[in-house]
Amino acid sequence: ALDRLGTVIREENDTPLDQGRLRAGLAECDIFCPTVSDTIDATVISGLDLSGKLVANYGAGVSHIDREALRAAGAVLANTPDILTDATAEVAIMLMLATARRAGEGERELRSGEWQGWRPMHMLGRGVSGKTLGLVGFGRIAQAVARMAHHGFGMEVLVGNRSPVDDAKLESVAARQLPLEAVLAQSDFVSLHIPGGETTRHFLNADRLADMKAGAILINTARGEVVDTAALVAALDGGRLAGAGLDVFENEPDIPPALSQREDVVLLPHLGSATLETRTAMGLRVVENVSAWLHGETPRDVVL
Ligand code: 8YV
Repeated sequence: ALDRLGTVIREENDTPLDQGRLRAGLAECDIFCPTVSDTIDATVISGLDLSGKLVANYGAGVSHIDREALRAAGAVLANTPDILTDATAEVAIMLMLATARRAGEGERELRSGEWQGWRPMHMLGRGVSGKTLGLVGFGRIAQAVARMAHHGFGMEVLVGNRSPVDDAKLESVAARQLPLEAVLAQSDFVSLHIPGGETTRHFLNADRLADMKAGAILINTARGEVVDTAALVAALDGGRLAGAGLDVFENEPDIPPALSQREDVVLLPHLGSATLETRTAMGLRVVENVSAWLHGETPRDVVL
């Protein structure tokens, strides 16, 4: 569909583009379509005049892009929100179940041939139904997780959010908004739904991990940098947390052995939006944004 709109240069290479190629792409193209793997920081943007250009991100989160630098250079940024909400919420729920019920550990045991058959105390996990789920942030994905957790598993939902959340949104999932400390202290599961970037780097630090209920499980489908990984490992080692289900990491795709070698975590390779339906819809949404821009209209999903 993009080819009907103009000349398309495709980077067939699946690896993230390096700074030079990102810079050249931004400089030479009228419209640039990055993914989460393409870090467009101030160094990449510095000195470029991007006025009249569109950066049409394939994805909702834009923390890999320095928005201030892009704005200063004159470009408009668009993304693909909404359509990946349910897919990402499904992954949060999957991680919650998989971590609590030790699915990864169980599968590893079975595949390695070490399973000795049914035993009454074999690989006991923790139940999810009826437990308390704390959501940090209450954007679209968090609201979808709340809906699935409350209506599907009868969970009590607590919300920690910087600004007051609309009552109707809370009522639809029988949720309560509480101060973050209370959410962390009372929740059996804590799922993170705040944007990444410098302002939220290590938001979940050692102090906040220490505020969590003993034996709680952490879920992160947001961005890796919002969790201090070293502090998380320490909290798991110290027994404060019973486990963690992570779809995003601080230095993707490098996973520290301190995480990958432990049994009490479930680790996924950034699969939040990875369904055929969702990725197709995301692509079409990029096309929609690009097309609007080329027709002199404001794209539907302008971020800045
Ligand atoms: C996308 C994501 O796959 O949309 C996001 O913010 O993290 C993922 O679901 C990724 O952004 C693609 O660039």
